[in-house]
Amino acid sequence: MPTLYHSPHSRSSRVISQLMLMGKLDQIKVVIVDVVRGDGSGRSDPNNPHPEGKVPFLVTDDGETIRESAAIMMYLDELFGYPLGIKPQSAGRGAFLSWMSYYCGVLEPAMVAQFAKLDHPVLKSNFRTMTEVSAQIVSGLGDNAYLVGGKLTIADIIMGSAFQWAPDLAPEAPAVKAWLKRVEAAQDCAGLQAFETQALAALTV
Ligand SMILES: N[C@@H](CCC(=O)N[C@@H](CS)C(=O)NCC(=O)O)C(=O)O
Repeated sequence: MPTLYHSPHSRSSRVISQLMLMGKLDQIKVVIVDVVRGDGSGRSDPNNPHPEGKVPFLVTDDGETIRESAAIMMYLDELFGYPLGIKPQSAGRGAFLSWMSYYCGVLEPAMVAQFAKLDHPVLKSNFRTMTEVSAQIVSGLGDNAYLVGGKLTIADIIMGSAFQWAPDLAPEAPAVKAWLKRVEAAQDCAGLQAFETQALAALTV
């Protein structure tokens, strides 16, 4: 059974949400670990094998390790037959891969730069800013319900998770707001909350 290292209310929460949506949470061993939080609380957990003490982190049945949310989410989707992804050779695969990479290659750096109030031409020339990110989401969505046409994928979950975490940075466009509502409604938020409450309790004993 693959092992997922998870810390409640963190970037690994979206992996838990994905597993819940796929109905596969019981097929993954979830190890709850602590992490150093943005406010300095928490600690680097010796039980977490991630080379930098971060979450999420996945150890496969073959003992391979996978870091980075996008890679872990795509691996799990593939493992369970692509229920929330787009299979290779299928229509939309290019957009799917693009959004998964755009999340970690552009959205996260742009969002972190905005949080840190960093305004530097090198950051802009490499990653652009949240203004351009918003415009890309608007044009990528077009009239579609989800980022890759009519199907909810993990691209929606990972991209949407950024704005669940930082709603103030969510694009103002009505189409994007409606998309975020759809993505949130599609997930089992109550189930995730219950899971996180238990995970937090496990961490504090
Ligand atoms: N790009 C990575 C970021 C992982 C990450 O920074 N996770 C945070 C939790 S939200 C963490 O583990 N922080 C602990 C630390 O920085 O030591 C991903 O998406 O997986």
